[in-house]
Amino acid sequence: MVLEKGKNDHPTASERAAEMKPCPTGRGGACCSTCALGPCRLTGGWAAGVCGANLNTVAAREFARMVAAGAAAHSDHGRELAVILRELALGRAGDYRISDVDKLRRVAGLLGLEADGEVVEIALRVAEAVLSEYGRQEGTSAYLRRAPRQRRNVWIRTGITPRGIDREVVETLHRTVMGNDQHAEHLLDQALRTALASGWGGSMLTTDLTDILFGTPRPRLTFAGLGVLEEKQVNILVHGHEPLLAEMIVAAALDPELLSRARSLGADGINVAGICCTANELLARRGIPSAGSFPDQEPALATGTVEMMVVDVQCVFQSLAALAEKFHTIFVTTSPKAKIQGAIHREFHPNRALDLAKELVGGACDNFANRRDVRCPAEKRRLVAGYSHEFIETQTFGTWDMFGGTFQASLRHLNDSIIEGHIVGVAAVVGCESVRHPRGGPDGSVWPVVGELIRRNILVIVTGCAAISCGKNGHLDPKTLREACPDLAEFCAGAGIAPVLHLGSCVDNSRILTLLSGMVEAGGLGTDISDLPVAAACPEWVSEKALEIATYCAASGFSVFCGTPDPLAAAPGVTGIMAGKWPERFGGQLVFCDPAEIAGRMVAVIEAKRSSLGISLKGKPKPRTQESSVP
Ligand code: MSK
Repeated sequence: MVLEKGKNDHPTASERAAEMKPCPTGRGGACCSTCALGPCRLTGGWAAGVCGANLNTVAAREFARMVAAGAAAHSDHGRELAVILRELALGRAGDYRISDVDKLRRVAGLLGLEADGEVVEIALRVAEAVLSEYGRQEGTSAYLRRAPRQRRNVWIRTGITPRGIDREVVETLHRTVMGNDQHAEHLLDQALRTALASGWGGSMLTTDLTDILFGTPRPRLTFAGLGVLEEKQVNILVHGHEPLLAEMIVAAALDPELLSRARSLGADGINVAGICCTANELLARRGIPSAGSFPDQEPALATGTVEMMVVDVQCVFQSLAALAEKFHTIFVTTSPKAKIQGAIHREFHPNRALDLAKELVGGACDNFANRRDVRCPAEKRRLVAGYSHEFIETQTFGTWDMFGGTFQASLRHLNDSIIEGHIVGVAAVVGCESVRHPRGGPDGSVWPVVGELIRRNILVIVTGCAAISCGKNGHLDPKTLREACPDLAEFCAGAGIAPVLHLGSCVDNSRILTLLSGMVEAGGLGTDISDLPVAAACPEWVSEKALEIATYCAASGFSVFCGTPDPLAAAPGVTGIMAGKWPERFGGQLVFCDPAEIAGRMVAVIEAKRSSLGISLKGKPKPRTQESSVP
């Protein structure tokens, strides 16, 4: 649904994108604006800027800065959770509780800490250790020990082992100031190091701390699409990435007093729904429906059904403030790191989060009577969301062991399924949905990639807005998936999973790293992540965070194909390093290409890995699903 321009006098991002063409110089990485000698446009015969920096340096420098920004965003998100965990342990975090004590103990062990004793003591140890990880000046990031030994050796050999998260982000900013690091490959190495500090550090810690506080996800049936907004209920949309306040809003929406207040004002109830990755966090843990992904934030308000939109950090359009005014929506910012002009700012503090949540929910109820111009869309699709790597390991493939009598959780059965050819490989399709995607239609470029992969019996993991894209278009519904890939769906039904697994939010791409490490550990598919028949794609990247994710995936040993635009198009020397030298050094590559090519290139990579492992399926009969092994 798009806003009608004449009617509401406020175009959406899709409409603005259609009218505002991107700067062609900056888009391909040929613009340098790091100092006042420029901005230098390296076009029209100019091969270097005023300072002499050449195209490869300029493009690599900008790319490294984008990766650092993405790493900072993901990791700073985790810092907030660590602070809450510490405050909780000290009795200063109001209504927050530890939901997964087992995971807390496991994380303590992974950090090399004492995992026995009082829960609050362990929580304090974990929180303080995590916070000190951020500022680690020397040595290596503690969570790197979760990677296979071979992988860690690759990082040592190539000199990209990260230290603390803050240290790497700061060093990237230092290296990229005018007149400093001016060697494209050297700059890219720092981008890789910074991305690793997030993927195997800040992001992975964020995922773990979120699970500890709010529970480790397990699959849930819920809905996605603008139709989750209820015509007769008070609708509250939560948007952004950090679920700290959103979790409290979900709790407040169940408060009997607030429910009766809503009813006394003419509503049938209170409905909380999400947008972007706050939505993914709540989908995965609570089954709270998602109204949509990144491009849906404005159309959601344009339904006229949203009493309040509460945002935290990242991926929030400034245009929402003006749009909210056109309707009756109260638009509220809550993070000390993200104020938006025109919004009401109600700052989040952990020790009074539930009070703030109740105040906001009450305000939304009071606003119900102010609705005007309601156009409630009907579209919503059923979906299953909320797989965690723990669930995949212990509840699906792992449970097969119960039938074999070992009672041991393991990914060995997943590996065996791959070796036998029931599953051809594993693919991750991640990242954003863009209003500039080059393919028309509601499915954009995400589903064409996912659909083609599952048709070829490749198990697909989705996260972020790519996951919501699949969900709102019906592609996370087991019923429709059975039609899209009958063979794989039948096999997956036996294994207790879906052919397309919603693995969470942007930071939860770290779950992919954990899953792949578990597969290496389970044996049978080589000794490093780079041996696995695995590939990744980010068909509609928008945020710098998506580039950071793609970079840590490549550094972790697998190939990543990003859709257009290619931010390095003007610098073939840089793309040559990523597609030529990175595979030799790290076993992974980062390639920007037409989204229409992505699925085919991923399949080619997966088949090549199978050949290297001696398990090529070429010329072999299709394996039969073993009904006896189906639980
Ligand atoms: S929200 S970073 S548009 S995935 Fe995580 Fe979506 Fe991309 Fe934001």
